[in-house]
Amino acid sequence: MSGLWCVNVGYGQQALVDAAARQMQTLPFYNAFFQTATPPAIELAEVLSEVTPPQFNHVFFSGSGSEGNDTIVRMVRRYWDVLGQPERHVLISRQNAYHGSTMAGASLGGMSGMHAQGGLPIPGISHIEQPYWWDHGRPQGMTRDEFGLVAARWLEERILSIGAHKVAAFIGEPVQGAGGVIIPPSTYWPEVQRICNKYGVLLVSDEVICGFGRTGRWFGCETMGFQPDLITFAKGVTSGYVPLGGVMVGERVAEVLIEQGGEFNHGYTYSGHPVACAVALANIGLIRSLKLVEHVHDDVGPYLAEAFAQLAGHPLVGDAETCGLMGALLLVKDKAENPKDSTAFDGSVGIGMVCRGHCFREGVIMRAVGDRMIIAPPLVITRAQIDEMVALIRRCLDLTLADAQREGWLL
Ligand code: PXG
Repeated sequence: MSGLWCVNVGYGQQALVDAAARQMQTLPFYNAFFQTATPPAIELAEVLSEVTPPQFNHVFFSGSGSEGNDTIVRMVRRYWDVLGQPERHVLISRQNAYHGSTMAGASLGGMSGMHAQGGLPIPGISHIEQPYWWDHGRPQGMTRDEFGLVAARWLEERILSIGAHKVAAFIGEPVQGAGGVIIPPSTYWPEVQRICNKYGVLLVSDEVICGFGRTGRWFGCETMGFQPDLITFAKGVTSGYVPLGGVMVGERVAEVLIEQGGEFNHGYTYSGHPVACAVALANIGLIRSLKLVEHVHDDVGPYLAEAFAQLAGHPLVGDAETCGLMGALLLVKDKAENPKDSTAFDGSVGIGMVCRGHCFREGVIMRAVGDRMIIAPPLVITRAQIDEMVALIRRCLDLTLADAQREGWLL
């Protein structure tokens, strides 16, 4: 799992350790308020504008992805206020999305267990269904691509029911991570883009997991074919060696905020922390020098896809999907008798946790999200290591199948 979807350059990278030590000796802290900044923050802003899509030339630093998404909420509302449309404050997001744990982050997220604690969501957040073919498209007999268009149009329906003049932005993860590696059909995001353009709604890509090479391009929006106005990032920016997050602000928003908005009264003590920025610079330097994005795109990403396609033949696996170095196996029952219409396990079985138990005991860290078994290995993984990982996964699937047969869960 790369720690928690973040140790993308792997452990033991001395360049990152050295960068942190050097910066702590030089200038361990200075703030980013009152028109001040530090050299690592300035340099990192420049590098981020190079590696992100061309519309991004500004960055707002935070300490985490959650703070990044709180920044997004205030920033998009501020954008519409400055443009004289203060009623335009609703953000649309999706069920089963994960956008963090702060008040705004957890509200944008679509995790019902989080909403149930602490009086969430905050006002002005509206959730639509996630683009999960297995739950919504397959039961209706749709192809994945047909379903992608249907799922995107849920956004249009919601914009129309709220009133476009009240909708500030739509936010989504290019591929949902914590929700179980939900990879939308290729038709989904371009249609979402068309709908946002049609109604003038800002488009936000939460790249906290997908950013910095995870999907085989620098950012997930490039893999999925859309051009967001704002990007949230964290995790992979420093490979998790120290905390850092932020928001890439596209030209459309930056122009309004900077030229017409005056001061944006927002920021954190640790915004642009010099040590974190120095580590990020070393990390991005390593991603570039080791050509890790190309490594995922051309080599280990396709290799993992092939290996997962083989696992799809396993009697417990109803669906095997990857995107770059994110992968998911959906565990199903009665596939052998019913290959096209296999069904989910009874929820009380907790088949995912049974499989996860075997994985942890056998020495492979594979997560369970419901009945989806997920991985997100470091971008430095080699083909030989993928072989080793997949052999262990297959072994754990066999052990899980044996449990299921013994306990009668397949009936
Ligand atoms: N957006 C996305 C897409 C995330 O995955 C956040 C925002 C929040 O980032 P911070 O840095 O505030 O945690 C995340 C974080 C899980 C899990 O169970 C995933 C995250 C956090 C905790 C657990 O996979 N992702």
